[in-house]
Amino acid sequence: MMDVSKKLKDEKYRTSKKVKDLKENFIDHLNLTLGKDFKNATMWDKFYALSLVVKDRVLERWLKTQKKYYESNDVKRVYYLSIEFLMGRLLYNNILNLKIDKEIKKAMDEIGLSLDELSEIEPDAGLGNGGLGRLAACFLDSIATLSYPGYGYGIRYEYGIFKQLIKDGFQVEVPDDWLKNGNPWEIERKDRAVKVKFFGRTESYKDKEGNTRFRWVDTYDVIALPYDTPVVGYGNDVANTLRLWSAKPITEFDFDNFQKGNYVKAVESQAIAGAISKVLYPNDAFYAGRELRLKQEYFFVSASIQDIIRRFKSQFGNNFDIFPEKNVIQLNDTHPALAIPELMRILVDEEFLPWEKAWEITTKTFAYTNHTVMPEALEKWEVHLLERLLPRHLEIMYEINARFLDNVSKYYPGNIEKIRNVSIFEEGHVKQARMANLSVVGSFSINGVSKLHTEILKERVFKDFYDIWPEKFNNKTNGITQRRWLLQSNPELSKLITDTIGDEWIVNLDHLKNLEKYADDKVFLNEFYKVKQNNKIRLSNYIKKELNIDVNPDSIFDVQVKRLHEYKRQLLNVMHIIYLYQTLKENPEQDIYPRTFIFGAKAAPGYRMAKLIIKLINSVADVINNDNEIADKIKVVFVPNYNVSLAEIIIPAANVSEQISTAGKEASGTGNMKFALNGALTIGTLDGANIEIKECVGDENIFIFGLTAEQVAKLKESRLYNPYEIYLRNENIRKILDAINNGYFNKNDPELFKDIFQSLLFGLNGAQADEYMLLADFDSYKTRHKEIDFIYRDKYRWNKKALLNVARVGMFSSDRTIREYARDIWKVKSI
Ligand code: HBZ
Ligand code: IMP
Repeated sequence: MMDVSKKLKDEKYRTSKKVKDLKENFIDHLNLTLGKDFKNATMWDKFYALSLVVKDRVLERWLKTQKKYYESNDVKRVYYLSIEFLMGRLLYNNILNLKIDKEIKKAMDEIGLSLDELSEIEPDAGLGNGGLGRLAACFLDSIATLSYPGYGYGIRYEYGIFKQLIKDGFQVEVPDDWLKNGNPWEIERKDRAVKVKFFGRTESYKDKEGNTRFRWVDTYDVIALPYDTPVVGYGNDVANTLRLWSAKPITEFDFDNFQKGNYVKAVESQAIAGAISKVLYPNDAFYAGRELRLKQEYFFVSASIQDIIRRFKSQFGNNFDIFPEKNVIQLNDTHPALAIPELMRILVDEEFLPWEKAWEITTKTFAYTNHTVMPEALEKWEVHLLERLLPRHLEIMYEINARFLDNVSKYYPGNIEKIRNVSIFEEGHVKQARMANLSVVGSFSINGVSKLHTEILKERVFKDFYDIWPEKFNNKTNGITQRRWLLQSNPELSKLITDTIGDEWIVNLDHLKNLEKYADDKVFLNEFYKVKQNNKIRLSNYIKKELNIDVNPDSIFDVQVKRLHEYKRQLLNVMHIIYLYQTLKENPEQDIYPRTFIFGAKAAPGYRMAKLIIKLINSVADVINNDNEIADKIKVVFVPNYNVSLAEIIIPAANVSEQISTAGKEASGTGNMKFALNGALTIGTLDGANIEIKECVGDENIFIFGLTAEQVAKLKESRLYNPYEIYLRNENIRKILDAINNGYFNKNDPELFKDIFQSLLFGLNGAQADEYMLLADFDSYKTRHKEIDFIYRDKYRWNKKALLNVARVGMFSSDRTIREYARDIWKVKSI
């Protein structure tokens, strides 16, 4: 046996050798790749050079991993198609997953640089709106960490989600030019570029055997150029691929138009091509039906399917019978649903498979995840638009629909209502194709993202499909990766946990259960409390530096960060703040535990009411923060430009997590999980994954309020809900709404918020009065907040609850979610 001191010496030697290599490699990249000497290098150069140091180590693993996938003939690959990937920063994340953080820190230290400062130079990869895009990013992390052969496919937007400025309290959008200085992580792959066709027409012809075949001709073509970003698994030498497509004009190939002398038309068409991958659509729960969006969807779907088929053929030739054994394609919502007719088109028109065979392959390959039940978010494309842009796909969709409806009518003869509901096409003033129905018909699996959401899909949204195919439906409750949302974002809590129970939780979050033992250990709870305080100080410093607002780290940090949407009910939160303020104004001696209300939220640029609510939050903040009578008791802070990197600072600092959507509207939520994992207590409705969080943490460790989804549905149906009556009856509510309406918070434009008042009491633009039932839930919300105020005063009682949240939310790891997808849907094995 080696003696201990020799072993230590050895390890020390290896570490110092590693550190030395890292330093040399860093200087080499700075000098030889970027052509800068240390003295003249900017912070960007240094960030870039360090990223290349890390990338070298990533690419080694990536080449090995990809080779392995090709060399083993029994791998089944999983393809995650998503129009959004909200990755955030990659430098520190990759360093952690490679487990070289200590060495890199040391190397940078010795050079006189701070890893933290370098990490903050990196712009967020903000190629997503919110939950759906961030879920895709968490899934990639878990797929790689669990060693599944997985690929993400999406669009390399030149502009991600807009940067939000707040000017005079209003949201202003600025383009997010995230690629302007280059992107160290991506690798351009000219060798994998493909052509994507648009427009044109279809024609039939006879093949040599005399069969009638179809082809798509006279098309306008665009080049799809892929950029690969390696996705590093945690501590396992796996690196998977995120492949994002960029649209390029075909000029180099398009001599036709030039030769015909149509110079202007040829140049014009270049601009059209480039536009496809120019910008992310910033709507998160609203379907707008724009032609460019449809082009984006087909563009990345066609390129991805071609790539998948190319890879399959390089390994298995034309043996398409085994295609579903070797590939599974998960559709992240309906945005990639055109993959279904696209695979059919290639199999039938280009590979000459019989329709029935092609359909069998297709329906054994696709699985569909639904993320919303909001009717205004469901994608429906006008048939006219499809006919012009994708004529062959429309024909294929008609054929799919005809065969499907034929079958349905055999099982449900004469049931016209059923046929109308399940049809892919909706007849009416303008005929439309329902992408959700196409996705259900073309997939072998349909899943919701929380237990409640899946039940609502089965009982309401897809009821008629559930009657036909009950076995296709399943639930996969969302999850988040603890590597980013604890290890990376909350280093102090991570250290406390690891020092206490070991580090197994990093790859097996259920291990947090072992923390329960410490729930009554005052010494431990004190450490736990100190970590939270430090995180609150970190956030306070950010708020002071960026917004010049002083917040008290001893106050309760009560946080609502998420996209701004009426169903998420930021307005209910504001109403409660106004209530507290009015109570204090009436009685300044009132004993209220100091609270800081923190908001972060982007509104879709075209969503008027959402933008008005942002202005209201800022106006209320102005009045309250500048009122000397109460300023030390409540503060309101709107943190501009909420994004992944800000979430990493804000969430670890929260005491209270606001998850207050109208029950039945939030499919799952994932922010709720991040807060609980970081020791915040949830105040929330019985909606989405809140219900499952409550089951895990226990009723006494969460503050639940409001109507249930069933009660909401019943009340809506009864038409008995009368917010105006509540307003008349409830003095608190009346005072709050009157203050909003009469310009109290905006004295120089007192009319500004009257639409909020109108919308709550009478309904606006044909919507129901108080569509999201804020007034129905206000009293129970207020009561729960009062309890929070009371319990927080008892430090140990509060921290015990907070710790039990951390200890009991292990199941919300995306590792658990991905294991379930792999086992139940994908049938893929770890390599
Ligand atoms: O997906 C969200 C759900 O609202 C949330 O409850 C769930 O936790 C999360 C992950 O499953 N949905 C979105 O984030 N949706 C979008 O961002 C979106 C983007 C473009 C659209 C429609 C929706 O056209
Ligand atoms: P793709 O998955 O075909 O796009 O290729 C990704 C990477 O996998 C390539 O850059 C190679 O490193 C590796 N690769 C591609 N084809 C093969 C093969 O046939 N054998 C081994 N490795 C391959």
